[in-house]
Amino acid sequence: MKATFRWYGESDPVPLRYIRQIPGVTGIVTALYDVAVGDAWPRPRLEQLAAAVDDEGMHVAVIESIPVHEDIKLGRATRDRLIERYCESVRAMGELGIPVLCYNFMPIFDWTRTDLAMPLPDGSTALAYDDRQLAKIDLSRGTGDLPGWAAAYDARSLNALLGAYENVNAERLWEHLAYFLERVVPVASSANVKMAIHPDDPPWPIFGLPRIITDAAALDRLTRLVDDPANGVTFCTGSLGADPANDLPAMIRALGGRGRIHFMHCRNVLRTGDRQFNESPHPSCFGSVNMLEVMRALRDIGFAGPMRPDHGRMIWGERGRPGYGLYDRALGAMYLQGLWEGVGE
Ligand SMILES: [Mn+2]
Repeated sequence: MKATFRWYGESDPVPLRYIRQIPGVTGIVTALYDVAVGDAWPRPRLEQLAAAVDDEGMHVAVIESIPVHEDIKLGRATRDRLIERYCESVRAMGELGIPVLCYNFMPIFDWTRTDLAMPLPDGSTALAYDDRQLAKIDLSRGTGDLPGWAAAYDARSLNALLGAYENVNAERLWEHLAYFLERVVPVASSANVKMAIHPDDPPWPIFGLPRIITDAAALDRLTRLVDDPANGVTFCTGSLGADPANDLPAMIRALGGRGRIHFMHCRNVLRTGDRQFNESPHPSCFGSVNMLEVMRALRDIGFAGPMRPDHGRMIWGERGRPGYGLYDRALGAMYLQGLWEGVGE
């Protein structure tokens, strides 16, 4: 595996020169954050981004992510033009030698939590989710009450979008995903870019919206929509690990055996009830994910791709983007490398 770390660009309070000081981290996971969803990424901008990372002695290992426009997920007539622009961005990645693209196919909401700073007994804070809390959030006033999404949608645009999804059930969403991949994967394949879908987080429907990338059967189905090595997965232990029915090592062996794991997100979650969890320190003993068994499975499939510690808690008084402080993610990066060395890679 190759140790990587997410960086939110020049506006990230964690600068590249700090990330460089985490032992072993050579790859950066990043994106262009100011291109409108649906627009093609200008190659010069991507080139500039890659150069900024190279200047700090690292390289862009993964683009996370190029967002998929809602019209594509909804199957609207505008999707063909939007998909063509998406392909343009993928081609630009390939020309710059950036090998992996992490994306997701979640309707309206990406990752969702009900608390961005839940206090843990040691005085740190972590992201947390509770389905019963989510049920109390009233979306008729927009996303103002949804942690992390406050500024995303006003009442009018959110209600229009929610209304549009009333005609899109899980099977329809699968059809729209297939339509997207049938057009993008061949382009990615010839550009030497690997598509790596991120599982839905949390891995169950929310607000009545379908969520389909949730378990072993779904990941298998995904890879067969377009049966090409360029059509693979970001295996996120935190997202998938929120559902106790997911046997993560078995899923890694099945998917990895077919060469479809292109990127690893390794973080731990502590399941505290039915559809209730909080993010925890990375080591196995603090959460519900056995990270050692995850690493053993990755060793067995000969995983050689990028891995990042995904989220971290807020510790040592750090302030910043929820889940994306420097300190706890750096601890996670070191723990993961220690496990990796220990399992004999
Ligand atoms: Mn993740």
